[in-house]
Amino acid sequence: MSGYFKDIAPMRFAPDAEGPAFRAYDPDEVVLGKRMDQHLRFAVAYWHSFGWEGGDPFGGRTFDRPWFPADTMDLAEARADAAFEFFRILGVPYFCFHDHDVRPEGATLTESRDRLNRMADIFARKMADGGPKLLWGTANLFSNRRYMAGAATNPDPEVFAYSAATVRDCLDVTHRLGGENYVLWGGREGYETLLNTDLSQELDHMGRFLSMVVDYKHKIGFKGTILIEPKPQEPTKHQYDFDVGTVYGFLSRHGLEGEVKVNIEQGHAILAGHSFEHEIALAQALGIFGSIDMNRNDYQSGWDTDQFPNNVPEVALAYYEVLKGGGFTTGGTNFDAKVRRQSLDPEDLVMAHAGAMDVCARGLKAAAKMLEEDRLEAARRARYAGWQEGWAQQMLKPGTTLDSIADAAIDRGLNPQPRSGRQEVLENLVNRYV
Ligand code: XUL
Ligand code: CO
Repeated sequence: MSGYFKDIAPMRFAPDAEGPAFRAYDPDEVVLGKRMDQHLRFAVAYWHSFGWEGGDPFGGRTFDRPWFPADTMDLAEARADAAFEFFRILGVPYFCFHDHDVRPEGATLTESRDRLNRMADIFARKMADGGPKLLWGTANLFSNRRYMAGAATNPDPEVFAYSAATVRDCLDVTHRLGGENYVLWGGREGYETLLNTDLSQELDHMGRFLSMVVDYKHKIGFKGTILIEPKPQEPTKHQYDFDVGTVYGFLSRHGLEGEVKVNIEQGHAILAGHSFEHEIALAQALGIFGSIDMNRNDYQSGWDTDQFPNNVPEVALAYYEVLKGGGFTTGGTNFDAKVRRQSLDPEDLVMAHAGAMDVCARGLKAAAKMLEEDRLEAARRARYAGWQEGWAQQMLKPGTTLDSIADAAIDRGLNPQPRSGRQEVLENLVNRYV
């Protein structure tokens, strides 16, 4: 036990309490026939809450945590103690980590792997002792300077091989800890300038790499889901996993659309010029929806600022799409979010997550009610009702040709009359729930 959070009592659902408490997140509450904690499947991101030191491009560390700089295994253990103490206070069911977050890198691949395994032993004990489960593991293939020109897409084959060794170790550890997913976020899989980049070759390499990751998953019997996390840019000028649509095209080109799904981050969706709900709805439509990173950007700065969610209407529309597609299976709600660099205290870390969990709970409940009362879906069905008619369905059947439809349209003297899309009416309807 680290004692870092010693003055903070475990969080409970107590909407009328004076002090810190969950106001809306009641894990036991049943929503649409399922407990709220099983709907939301919250996860804490190890890197932001226990790895990030509060630096920005203009200044270094602001956080004075006793485990910084965590460049020794002893400090890495102190960090793990604090993290698991924090998970217990929050009562979250899951956490997520990169190799880089939990152990200092070794001088060789073997030393790095041994250190990762030692930390995984510690995690396994803490998880068995009432700690959270692992929503996903991942490899950090972007911080070290060796990855500056990419990991699987690096022009240097040695980096490709080094990345393969690192992903193998991280997949092994994720499997051993019972992780429910494994994430690949290709932060440096892209380019700074096309002038020095063989885009076609890099995409081929990325496809081979992913195929080998999938093969390895099957070889070791890992039953979790492999997830790609799309992002259009930052840190690279252009990232290959730009958005959900781009990832789907890439997966189908390599025959992996039945093997790999997506982890969609709210802030990344916005950076790609989409809404969060658009990306979720598209992934559901394509059959590749997996999980979400529930953190927003600053809308003015346009950066990926990884802030905790605090906008209930936005969150409600996202969960509406999640629920409409049947909810999470192996996925969940990961807070890939960090407190602001002036939020120095242990309490800030707890309250940031607690507030975000409340926002998600309110969003989920609003989404569930919208779905249950069926008003939005009734309006949507009415809009497409014409397609229930026999002649309309016939148009889509194999054998029907453009010609035959065209001739029939002329014979029937068709002159379609536009109907209102009723957007404002529907927006008003949503506002009654959120
Ligand atoms: C970066 C990002 C990552 C991934 C995991 O923008 O979202 O933290 O979630 O590597
Ligand atoms: Co993320």
